[in-house]
Amino acid sequence: ESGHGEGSRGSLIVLEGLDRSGKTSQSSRLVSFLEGRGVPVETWHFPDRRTSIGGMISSYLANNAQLDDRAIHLLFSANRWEKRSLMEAKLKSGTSLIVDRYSYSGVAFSAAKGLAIEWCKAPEEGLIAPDMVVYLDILPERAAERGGYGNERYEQLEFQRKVSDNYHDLSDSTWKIIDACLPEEDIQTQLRSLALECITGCRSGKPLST
Ligand code: DGP
Ligand code: NA
Ligand code: NA
Repeated sequence: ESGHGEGSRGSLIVLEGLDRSGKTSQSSRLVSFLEGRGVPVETWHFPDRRTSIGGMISSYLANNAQLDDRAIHLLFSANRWEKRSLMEAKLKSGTSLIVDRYSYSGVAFSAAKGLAIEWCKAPEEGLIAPDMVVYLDILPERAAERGGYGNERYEQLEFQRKVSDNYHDLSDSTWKIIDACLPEEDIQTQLRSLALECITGCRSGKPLST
């Protein structure tokens, strides 16, 4: 029996990728699809700019505030930590979460400024481990062509090249890689089948890990 048994939990599915890789629109389409199938699911996004820490991050990204590289790194991490208990409660109650950016963004973006990878990883330790990481893979040059970047701090080709290298270093064989230059429909089709497979696996009793 899968789906509604006692103890069945939701899946933590993380989408990662460069700016303009299409994560946000793909994750909202995925959530509508899953809702239509009766799957309890929510879409989350980090940074969550609605909290007070998120407000500080938002001013930093808009270049309205200057912050030491390590200080902002810790704020991004704290923004994930402040949502940890809610995340755990949702998953335990059976709601799956599709999360647009998580710890890998934290490490890939901060390390692109020259901070050591191991230092960047440390504050992420103890957050809930994803059940699946999907990487929307796009060359930085191709991403830059997509209607141009906005005005936010990291939206520059040189910087995104470093982020891309870091993602490749961080990725392992468990990551699901989708070519972000495929037609949007094809990306969505792949994402849906990966998500359904993952959600079915978690419902059959795999415990939450940290
Ligand atoms: P988004 O809201 O997904 O567009 O993210 C805003 C920007 O912040 C984007 O360039 C990615 C970057 N970012 C997301 N999470 C982190 C993080 O944890 N640390 C750092 N340094 N940057 C991040
Ligand atoms: Na962005
Ligand atoms: Na890449």
